[in-house]
Formats: sequence, structure tokens, C-alpha cells
Amino acid sequence: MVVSISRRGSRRVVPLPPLPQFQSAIRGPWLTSVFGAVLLVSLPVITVTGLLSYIAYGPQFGQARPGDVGWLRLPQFDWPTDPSWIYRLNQGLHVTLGLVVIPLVLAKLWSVMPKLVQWPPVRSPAQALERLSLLMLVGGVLFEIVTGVLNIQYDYVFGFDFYTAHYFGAWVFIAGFLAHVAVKVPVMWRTLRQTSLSEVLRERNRAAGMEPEHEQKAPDGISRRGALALVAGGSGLLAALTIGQTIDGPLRSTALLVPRGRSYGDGPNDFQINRTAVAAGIDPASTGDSWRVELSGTTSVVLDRAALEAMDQHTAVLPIACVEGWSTTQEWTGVRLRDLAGLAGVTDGTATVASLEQGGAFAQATLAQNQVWHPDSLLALTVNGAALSLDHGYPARVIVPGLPGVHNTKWVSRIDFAGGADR
Ligand SMILES: Nc1nc2c(c(=O)[nH]1)N[C@H]1C(S)=C(S)[C@@H](COP(=O)(O)O)O[C@H]1N2
Ligand SMILES: [Mo]
Repeated sequence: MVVSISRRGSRRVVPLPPLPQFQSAIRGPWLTSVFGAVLLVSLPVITVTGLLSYIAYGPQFGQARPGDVGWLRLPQFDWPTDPSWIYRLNQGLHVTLGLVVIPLVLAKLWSVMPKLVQWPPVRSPAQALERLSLLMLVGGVLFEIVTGVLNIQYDYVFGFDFYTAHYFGAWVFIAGFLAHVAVKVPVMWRTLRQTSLSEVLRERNRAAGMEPEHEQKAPDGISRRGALALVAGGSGLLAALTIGQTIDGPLRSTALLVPRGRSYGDGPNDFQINRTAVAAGIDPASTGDSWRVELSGTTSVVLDRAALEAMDQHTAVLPIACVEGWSTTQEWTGVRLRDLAGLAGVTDGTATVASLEQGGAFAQATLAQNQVWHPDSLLALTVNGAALSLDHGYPARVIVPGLPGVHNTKWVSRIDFAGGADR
């Protein structure tokens, strides 16, 4: 790196010359701009799907995490039920893209590393602001990546709530990102117009791939074309070893990077289990002949499994799509939630479903009106023609199109319908 003092005088902040082992003849505005351009498109998709997932959890029912976000409150709306794969797509994009950008983020940081370490660290208030926005951008993106990856790999390993940290971390990142984009996009655009991608891809030898400012240096072990291939290869490999968890089916076994939650059942119940009955502390005795589901609305009704089986059965092919990005589509049969609402004497409104499971985030979930009244929204008794296994929520579980996996409550014990009777 050539250290030059600007003609305009000594007020200019100069990057520190990198240690020899960090010098590179290909580091420069062009690679930075290419990586930046790809991140400019992908990071907003990851951010927006993340925020949408927060809304899908239903902050209006006090069940999104974190619950109280102060002035960072997002617009709230009833998450759609159509298409039924909407949350599957949302989380598939969020998690897969979130992993795929890791090599890009690292390459981008590498490409500007000498600028991150500059002397003096702060020269003016304006420059201090720029440094702060950079800190928010770099710190934010790394924090989101690390917490996100740990969350899909392990059960909670944090000393803090993942969702709270990931939510507020996202806003730190967003602020830094917007400031950075405002300042840098014109520079990026100019650089990319000066040297086209196809030009660089045609660079035959390493020397040709050097940034002009480095021309007097020995070529690197790698050309710009090679660096692009390396990053693209890394991202492609991450995608290939992840995407199977969202696509499911035979491809599930290719998702080697996301082994979490891969305990399976038998036969028709042989698909991914989030948390087993044992892990959830479900006493098998409470799911036997003594099990009942209590419905409350304008009247109360208590049903056993035989009574549910005697009602109109409806079948729907619906995905379970977990916030962690995995999903699995199965054929569910059971009683429509709206038929149960009718039994409870209710003709509209939301419903709160409670599980036999005691305490914690999974003990109950509130469904929006559109989710309760959709014709495919079920209290499922069977899956793929067989009784639900205990791990998949026997005697009965909720399955609703488009709903985040977490609110498809297993081991249902009661449903409170909040709506009124016929108007
Ligand atoms: N009672 C209860 N319901 C639950 C859960 C749970 O742990 N307890 N896990 C939820 C989550 S996070 C998901 S993704 C789905 C997974 O359903 P499955 O284990 O049948 O695949 O169930 C949801 N319902
Ligand atoms: Mo989940």
C-alpha cells in the first residue's frame, strides 16, 4: 500500500501501511466495489426477511420476541396465510442468504482492511461520525452473523435472549448500513463503470489483475479473477450444504451444515422434529385416554380424541417452516379450527391455543383471525394417514398455512376463541 500525503495538505487521514503479510496487489477499489455491489443487494433481503419474521410472530399479540421494542416498533399486520409457503420462503431466504454472504462479508472486510486501521483514528467531528457508522456497520454485521449461526447450530448458548440481541443488533447494522450506502454508492458505481466485470474475468495472468496503483509490485499468488472465484466458490458451497433443509425431501440429507433438529420419527411420522416430547417434558400419561381438549368461546366444550375423530375431517398439504430455516411439507388431517370455533359458539376473531407443555415460549400461541378461519387451518390428528406420533404432537396439534413453525402448537390442551357470537 502506497502511503501518500494529499496535495491539499496534512489534514488528510492516511491509512496505515499494512504489515507485509497483509499486503496485496489485488486489494483495491474494484474488488471492494464488486463485493459491495453484491452485498448491496443481498443484505437488504436478509434484513427485510428478518424484520418480516418478527412481524410474522405476531407482536400485536405480545408474542414476538423482544416484546417491547419502544420506538423501534414495526408496522403490524396479520401475517398472510396464502401462499402457504410464504414463511418457508421468508426464512429460507433469511437463513440461506445469511450463510451465503459470510464469505462475501469477509472478503469485503479484507479488501478494505488497511482503511479500517488508520492514523490518526479521528481527525474531525464529521470523520468521527463516519468512523462510528463504520463501527456500527462492521460490528453489526458480524454480530448478526455470529448470533444467527450459533442459533441455528445449537440450543441457546447465549447468556442473553437470542431474539432480543438479534433484533437490536439488526437495527445497529441498519443504521450503519444506510449511512455507508449513502456515502459509498456513488464511488462504487464510478469504479464499476471504469472497469467492467467481463474485462477482469478475461484477465489472463496475475499481473494483469493488479490494481493500477500496485503496478510496481510483485503480483500476488492470486488474480482478481481468482479472488472472485474463491469467494463465489465459498458462497456456493455454503448454499449447497444448507439449502436442503429448506427444500426438504431427498435433499434434506445434503444439508450437512445445519444438523440441528434432525431427530426423525418412524414411517409416516418420519420427518424433522423440533423438540421431542421428552425434551418438552410431556408426560405420556397425560396424552392417553384421559386427554381432553377444552374449547371456550361463548360456550365451553370438552372433547376427547374420539369426539374429534367423529367430526368432519379435512386434509391439507402444508409445510412446517421453522424460524431456523428448515421446513418440511406433510399431509395433515384433522378438524378445521373454524368448526371448533363454531362448537364454542363463536363466528369470528382470534384464538389462543395452549399446550400440555408447561411454561416457556411454546406453552401457548395466539392465532390471528385470518389464521383461525382459513379452511386449511386444522387441529390435526393424523399426518400422512397415520396417527400423529407423540413427538409430533399427539393427541392433537395445530397446523395453519403460512404460520411460523413455532406457533403450530403441539400437544394441544385448550383453545380459547376470543370472538363473539353471530351478529
Ligand atoms: N408445545 C410445543 N409446540 C411446538 C414446539 C414445542 O417445542 N412445544 N415447537 C414448535 C416449533 S419451534 C416448530 S418449528 C414446530 C416443529 O414441529 P415438529 O417438531 O412436529 O416438526 O413445532 C412447534 N410447536
Ligand atoms: Mo421452530
